[in-house]
Amino acid sequence: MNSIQTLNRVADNIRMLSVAMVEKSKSGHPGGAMGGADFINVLYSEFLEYDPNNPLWINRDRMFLDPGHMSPMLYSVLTLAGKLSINDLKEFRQWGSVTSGHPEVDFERGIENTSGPLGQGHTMAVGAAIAERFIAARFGEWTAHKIYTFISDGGIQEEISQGAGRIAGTLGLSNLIMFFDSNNVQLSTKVDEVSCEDTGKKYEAWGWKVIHIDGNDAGQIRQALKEAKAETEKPTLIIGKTIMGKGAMKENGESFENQVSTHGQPISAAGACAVKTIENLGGNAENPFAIFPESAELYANRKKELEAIVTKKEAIQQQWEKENPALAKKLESFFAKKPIDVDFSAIVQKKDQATRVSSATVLATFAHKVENMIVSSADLSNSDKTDGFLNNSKPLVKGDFSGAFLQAGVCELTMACLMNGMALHGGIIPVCGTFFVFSDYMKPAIRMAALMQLPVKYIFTHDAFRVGEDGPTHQPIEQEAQIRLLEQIKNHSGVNSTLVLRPADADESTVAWKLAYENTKTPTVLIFSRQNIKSITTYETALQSEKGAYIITKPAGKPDVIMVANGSEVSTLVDAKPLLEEKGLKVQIVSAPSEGLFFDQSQSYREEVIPPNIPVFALTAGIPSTMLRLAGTTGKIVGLEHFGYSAPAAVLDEKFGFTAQNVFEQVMSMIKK
Ligand SMILES: Cc1ncc(C[n+]2csc(CCOP(=O)(O)OP(=O)(O)O)c2C)c(N)n1
Repeated sequence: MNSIQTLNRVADNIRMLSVAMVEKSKSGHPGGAMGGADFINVLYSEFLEYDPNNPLWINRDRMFLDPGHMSPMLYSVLTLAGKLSINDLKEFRQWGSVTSGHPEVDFERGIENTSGPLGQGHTMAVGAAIAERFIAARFGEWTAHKIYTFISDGGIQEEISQGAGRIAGTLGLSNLIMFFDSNNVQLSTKVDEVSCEDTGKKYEAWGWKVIHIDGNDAGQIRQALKEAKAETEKPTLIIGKTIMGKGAMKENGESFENQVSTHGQPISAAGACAVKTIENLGGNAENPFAIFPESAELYANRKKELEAIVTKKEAIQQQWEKENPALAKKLESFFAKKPIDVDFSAIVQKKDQATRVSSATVLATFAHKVENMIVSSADLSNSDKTDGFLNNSKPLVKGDFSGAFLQAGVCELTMACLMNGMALHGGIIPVCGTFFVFSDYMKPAIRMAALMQLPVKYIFTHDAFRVGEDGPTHQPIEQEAQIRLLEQIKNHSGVNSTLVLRPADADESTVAWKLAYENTKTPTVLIFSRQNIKSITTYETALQSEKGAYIITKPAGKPDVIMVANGSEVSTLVDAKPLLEEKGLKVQIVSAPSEGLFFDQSQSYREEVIPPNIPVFALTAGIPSTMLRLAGTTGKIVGLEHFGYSAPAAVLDEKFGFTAQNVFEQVMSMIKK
């Protein structure tokens, strides 16, 4: 067993490296990293099980960081573990480095999640813990592993922790072990100035096992981790009281620990002395990026232990594969880059129905065919029609993860974040649904999915003011424009960070789902209607959706007007067409389910669909700017410039002008000008 003296010495090394990184880059957060170093060192040198030679080993334990600002702590321990170099530490926060200010997911280097927005990291861990149990339920306990997560005061205070804590407790996720770095310091205040809660009691009330320790005591940390690993019923919270800026010292040799000012700036800028601090930590200020011999030895020994652990586990796996060849193949398919084939052309849609119902038809197929899909709803499954999946599966419950539906309760942000954790864990295709207007609650997690390039699928129904009687609180107006901004942002791979699809009818919905399912590189947002929509496409014609926008009706000869829309508004344009034709106008109608995909097409294709120098009329149930990129600044866009009103949907259609007659009048007045 490693001596406490060695563990303390190595933790000091992590503190020293953290100080050095922030001093060199002249920016960053050293204080928290210094306090959390003891836990992270015990975890990585004695508990976390991973394959030092295969970062993608599916049965590895995962460590999800919540406070991304504590990145120096993570980068330092990963350097000791051989995943990063001293040079990487020296490049902290610099252009092109792998050590960005807040960590970005990088499995090869042992970074399991992107962190920065407080609260999301540990919620992703809960998602990963669900994924782990889902897989163990199907393939056996030999796949079992632990999900560790590190949270700080900020994450505890974020509202999302309520959802994460409730769900982890309710599901009895005993594979989840969370360390709370409780240092009573946050960015601008001490914690007790803003909170008087008893955090331990709160988690106990949610069904967690709670252990209180001195978080800077390696022996207590080791003991708590042992107890947590042995727990079989509940997730464990280890509340470790730690000291912000542990080891920090002033020029005159006085302690500079426990200062709010060391939270977010170099310790020298905060008033401590970097040289004295490094000496106090047992280092040499001439070489603050040194790895102590004790650290090198500790982690070299751990590497050997890990290799032995992995060899043993792989032997078990090989035996299992021999005895269960069919299951082994299935497990491989769960983690494959490409999902199993689904024949979308065989899905029969009833015509003229609400696209949320068409979505449910596709989900029913998934429930039967795609065994690694988890679908979730924030308590709206019968409205957002994720029940198409649920009715052919069953909910995940404590002790029984043989189902595939997660009843998340009312917690949209938590739910979206859980999906990110499942995707990061791997082996799962995560899907979640709610009303479109509540995508607002989910945006921070969708943004993280986009940044991390996670193929989460979102089902957003009740896509327009046509929710009618529910009124403005439930009427999405600016949500489509907002979510489509993510189509315009390129991710680190240089492609649209998100795919957004709002299909026009039943068959276009099948095709939208096909595109979503086959999109393994980015998140996909699917926007469906509450109300019935007249069918205007077939599966074959709708396949053109893969180009983002396509011609629904093409006149003979040069069109007089191009009419473009997506979702239910396309059929309103189709209804207006005969009225315009009566006046001798040649009309081209375009369905544009994905603006992002459309702008990826060649200019010649785009100009075939929306030719230049022909008047463009666009209709949207959202704010007019939803259509701005398609209609251009010279086009005419009819949309909504207010939050909506309560009334039956048909009345709102009349009042707001979403009728064939109004489209006809608007186009005529545009042409006359
Ligand atoms: C959602 C979110 N809000 C605000 C911030 C800005 N922020 C970064 S760290 C921090 C204080 C967190 O304090 P704590 O979690 O206790 O970390 P420590 O002071 O121990 O390093 C804040 C408000 C953030 N990163 N994420």
